[in-house]
Amino acid sequence: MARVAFIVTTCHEFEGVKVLSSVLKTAGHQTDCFITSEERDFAGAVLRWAPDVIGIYATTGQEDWAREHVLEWKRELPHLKVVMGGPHPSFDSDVLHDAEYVDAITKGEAEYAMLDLVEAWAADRSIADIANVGSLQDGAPLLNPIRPAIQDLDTLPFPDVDLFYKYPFLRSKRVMQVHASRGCQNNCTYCTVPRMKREWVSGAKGETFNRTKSVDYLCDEMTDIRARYPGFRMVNFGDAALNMSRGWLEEFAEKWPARVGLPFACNININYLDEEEIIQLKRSGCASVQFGLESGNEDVRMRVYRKGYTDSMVDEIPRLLRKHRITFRTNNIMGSPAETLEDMFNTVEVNRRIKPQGCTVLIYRPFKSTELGLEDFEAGRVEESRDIGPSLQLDSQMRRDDLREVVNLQKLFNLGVYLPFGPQLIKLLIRMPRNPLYDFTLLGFLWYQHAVVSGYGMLDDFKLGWKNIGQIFGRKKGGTHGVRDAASKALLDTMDVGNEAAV
Ligand code: B12
Ligand code: SF4
Repeated sequence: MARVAFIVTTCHEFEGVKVLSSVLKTAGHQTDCFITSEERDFAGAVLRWAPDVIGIYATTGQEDWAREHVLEWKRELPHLKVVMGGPHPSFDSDVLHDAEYVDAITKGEAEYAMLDLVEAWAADRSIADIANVGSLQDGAPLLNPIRPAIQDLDTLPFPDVDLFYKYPFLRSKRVMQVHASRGCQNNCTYCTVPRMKREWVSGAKGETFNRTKSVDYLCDEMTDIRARYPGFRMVNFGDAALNMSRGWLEEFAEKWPARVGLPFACNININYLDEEEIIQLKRSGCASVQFGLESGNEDVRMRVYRKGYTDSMVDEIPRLLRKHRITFRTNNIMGSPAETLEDMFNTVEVNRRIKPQGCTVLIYRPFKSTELGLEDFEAGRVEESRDIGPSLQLDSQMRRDDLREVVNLQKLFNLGVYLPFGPQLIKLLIRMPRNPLYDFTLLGFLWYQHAVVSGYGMLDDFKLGWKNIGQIFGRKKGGTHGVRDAASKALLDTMDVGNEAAV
């Protein structure tokens, strides 16, 4: 039996960590999770729990935050092993060279890789041949092949929510985070998911990256959670799109209201949605959906971003959502090299036309792990020396003459969409120097829309934003130490901007 401690910096219930923990517990190991913002003495709490293994989840830019803690823990617990998993080590194994810090990494989905690793360490066996695992062998990185992705998600034990709901804030929110699927139908060029589809599978015949839990399994999972945590009033599905598997929503609409009955918010892919499915969403209790419009220009959306959303879908789906009384929010990208300022104003106009209840607006970031980002770096379109922090909402790293206007437009976008003479007004305002009033305008709209339209609750959303402020504004190392450092710079270089990342 081993004691495994997961550590994370964002105050959020991580689906991946929940499932890894339940697999380890099912095999007889002990697990716990420590969130920086929720612990008065984070380092001490981990040390007192005396883990044998530390598990770090890292998106790109989060790979270094735990280093100093780990070195301290290793001094006190000389047998301690550290494994890093999640998107960052899955695409970049450099951290393996920092042997003081990390003993192994995992690539892709890690349920059984982590189990094998923990058991090998507990038995003092070699880890050199464990699939999905990377380690330093005789001073050289060894990256093992991937095992097939788990095809039937119902074979997994229910996600271990206790790990996160031990924290009063997370268990007393209105909204519970749940996942019904893995993968996505689309292959947008600014997102990491297409690369996951290629690299997080073994290539075995018939293997697929897009998978959905059965509706019965999902309802059983909810019953299991609610028996212990009855206070939740709503569900937020973190999936790329709840309408991923054809026919799934039909069964969901039959069973979810009777067996669970909680209203929910979710992401949808509008290129795979028809009226019948919108009716099914409504019958299921869907209060609000979000989708990535990204650009008002069809050519940019279809050809450059490969989003798959035509203009007619962009007009028709909102009409149907309104008809069936489901609120919706759009995600929008400002400042990609594919767009002129005029194109971006077109995105404002398209939002005015389709009338979403909210708009999330991110500044385009050229991340190296995406097709588009890589192209930008290769074409020299990126001002690599400009350190603008890790946030997707602060500034642009692209080389362009109208940078100030682009960044101001992102801040004032919602005024353009919702005020009677909005576009005319913001055309004047974006010429002004950047100022905090514009930032507050953006934050105010975001808070209101997320809290009210998606049903998160004003106070919960405010508290959540406050806890994760270091993650949002990126001025703090790991969100806890108040140091702006190389880690936040690294995040800029390679972080990916999927619309779901902004949820
Ligand atoms: C839901 C979601 C969120 C949620 C929840 C966070 C999360 N990561 O779970 C929220 C809204 C909070 C969020 C925020 C952000 N996100 Co996000 N998010 C997603 C999304 C859509 C689904 C993740 C998920 O739950 N998948 C299902 C579970 C089962 O898979 P998984 O998390 O990958 O877990 C498996 C493996 O990674 C591994 N694993 C996971 N944890 C661990 C831990 C250890 C110790 C080990 C060994 C292995 C391991 O095993 C797990 C089980 O198989 C993904 C896209 C995607 N499809 O993956 C983006 C994604 C992960 N997010 C991304 C980004 C950039 C962010 C932000 C940095 C964005 C921002 N604005 O700042 C923040 C970072 C916050 C954070 N600390 O992670 C990027 C990461 C890209 C990269 N190269 O690093 C992704 C891939 C989207 C994209 N644009 O490409 N996100
Ligand atoms: S951006 Fe969203 S829709 Fe596009 S591939 Fe990524 S997860 Fe799928």
